[in-house]
Amino acid sequence: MPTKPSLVAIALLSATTLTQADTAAYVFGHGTFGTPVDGTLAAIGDFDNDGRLDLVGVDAVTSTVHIELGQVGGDFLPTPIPTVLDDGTAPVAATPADLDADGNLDLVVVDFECTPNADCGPGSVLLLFGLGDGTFEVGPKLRTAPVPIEAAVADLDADGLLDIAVATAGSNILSDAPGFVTVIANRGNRDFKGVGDFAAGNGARGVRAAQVDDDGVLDLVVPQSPSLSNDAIAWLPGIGASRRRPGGRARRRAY
Ligand SMILES: [Ca+2]
Ligand SMILES: [Ca+2]
Ligand SMILES: [Ca+2]
Ligand SMILES: [Ca+2]
Repeated sequence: MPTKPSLVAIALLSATTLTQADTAAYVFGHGTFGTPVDGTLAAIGDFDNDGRLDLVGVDAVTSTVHIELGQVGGDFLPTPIPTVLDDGTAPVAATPADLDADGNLDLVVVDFECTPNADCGPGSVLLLFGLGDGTFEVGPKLRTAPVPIEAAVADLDADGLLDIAVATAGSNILSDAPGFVTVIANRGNRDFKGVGDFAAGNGARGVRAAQVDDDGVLDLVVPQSPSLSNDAIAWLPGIGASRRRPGGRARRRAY
């Protein structure tokens, strides 16, 4: 006996010109996704330049980044495209941006290799340069302060090249060890160089580049974990990379 269409499917049919075959992908408002893979949804962007958004998944256990390519109608290709990283690389977050300005989206992958309650050494981010078809060329692994959490990409020194800021939680993710933002400058031709680690208060758990004080220079905003900090947020006023002193004390204020 044929299954009775749901009310949602009927509503969609009445509102659009979808055929019965199309509705399978739209019942309850969801598209059809590829074969499930372990990991976490980390980012969204168009990685094959077809005008449709694709999904980025990261799996720290298998050291893999997956791309689910978006298709017509909100569906995704049945099989996600894996990029397998070196053993020991533990991707936990990814930020999309065209770092080398070749027209293909790239990824800054946060590599978090520290267990809770352990005192951790420096962390890293790994650059993946997009080839425009959902695959990547593995680029350099760049040092950060301990326990990287999240990366932001913006032109912090206004030279026309996208730079990287990485929020780090400090040497122990569960302690009140001070966090930092590691700033990495883009020098062009896929050449990146660390500028320094800037104090970002206790419990740093992310970073955004934004214009906070209208001085024309991008600033960094760092949300903080309430359980580890008296402030809700740290503000690192941008003064231009060449004038920043690594380890210099950042101005902070609570919002
Ligand atoms: Ca796409
Ligand atoms: Ca690129
Ligand atoms: Ca720049
Ligand atoms: Ca500013």
